Amino acid sequence: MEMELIRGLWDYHWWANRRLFDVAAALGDEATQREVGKQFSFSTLKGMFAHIYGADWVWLERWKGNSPTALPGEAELKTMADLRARWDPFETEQRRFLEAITPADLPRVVAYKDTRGNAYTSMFVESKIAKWSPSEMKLIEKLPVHYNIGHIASAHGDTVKPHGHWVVAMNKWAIDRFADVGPLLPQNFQLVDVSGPNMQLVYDLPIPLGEPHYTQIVAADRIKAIDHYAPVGFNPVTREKDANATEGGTERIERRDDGVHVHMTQVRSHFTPDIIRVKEGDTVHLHITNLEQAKDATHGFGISSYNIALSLEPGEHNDVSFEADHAGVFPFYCLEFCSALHLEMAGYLIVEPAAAKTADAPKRSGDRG
Ligand SMILES: [Cu+2]
Repeated sequence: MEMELIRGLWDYHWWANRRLFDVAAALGDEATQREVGKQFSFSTLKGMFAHIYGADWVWLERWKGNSPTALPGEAELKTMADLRARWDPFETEQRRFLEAITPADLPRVVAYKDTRGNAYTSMFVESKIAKWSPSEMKLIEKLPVHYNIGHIASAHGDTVKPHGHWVVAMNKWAIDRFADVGPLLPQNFQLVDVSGPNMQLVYDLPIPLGEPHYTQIVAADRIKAIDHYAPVGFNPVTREKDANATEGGTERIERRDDGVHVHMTQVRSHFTPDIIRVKEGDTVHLHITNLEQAKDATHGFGISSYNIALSLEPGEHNDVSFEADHAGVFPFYCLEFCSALHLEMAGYLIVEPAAAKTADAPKRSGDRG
């Protein structure tokens, strides 16, 4: 009787799941992947079905004596069709398992660990990492690390989905461990592989910091780095094209009420314009656009005599204003080694002496003649 009831419930489970799945799948990918609201545990229809599949999967694994540490990721199930392709053979496996059980199997206790995994703590006085089971509230293992562990970080440890493979011990006072390079000794980050049954120390990373206070470990595939700013003339703060962005071919120097505006571009290996002529006392506004769209083609802009130094990423626009308060000829140059002709990437700021001052201004120290 019990077996009949259990099989009947499972037959209903398979029938109802498939019926709901077919109705949802018929709505199309756009509808099943549309966000329906964060008030639901899974905010898309596809996510909800992926979760139902995942729950069936994890329980079959547990019945078989396994304890998976994560459910199948929804990310790998891109569409309802992907999900169906995984679900059909799984359902066959599930049916086979349920058909094989006998009344004698029913009282068997299924032991499993949940997917939360273990906790890791740093032990300052002992200089060790301790591994704990939160579900059993017991210490599992200790791993000696270098003197003197303070903070600890785990991969994606501050997120709702910890990665669970790596832990980093941040050790202060790495005495006698690395070459003595001055009053500040290298601190030692130690990488620990926690993916297996025992913790394994795999790497030492000396770093020049006063005190390693905290860090985040992010899986490399989660980092979506920007290659360059687009469109050209991007303001990296507003993330929009800057009002002062200079187009190639429109470079110019304009005298306005508030000073001299220099609309400048830079590209390997030239500044346009490369001669800027102003008068002593002028306020100068530099509007510099890096025209590059090549990855990593960063340029700089420096006028050391005026204490100006900028770094401009490919496509970036930036502005700098200054008072041209001392006369002379001042080289400006690119601060990044950007190409074989990098050393040619230079120009001159010419600050003409104010007319009234040329005759009677007192000489500055350092002025010649
Ligand atoms: Cu350059």
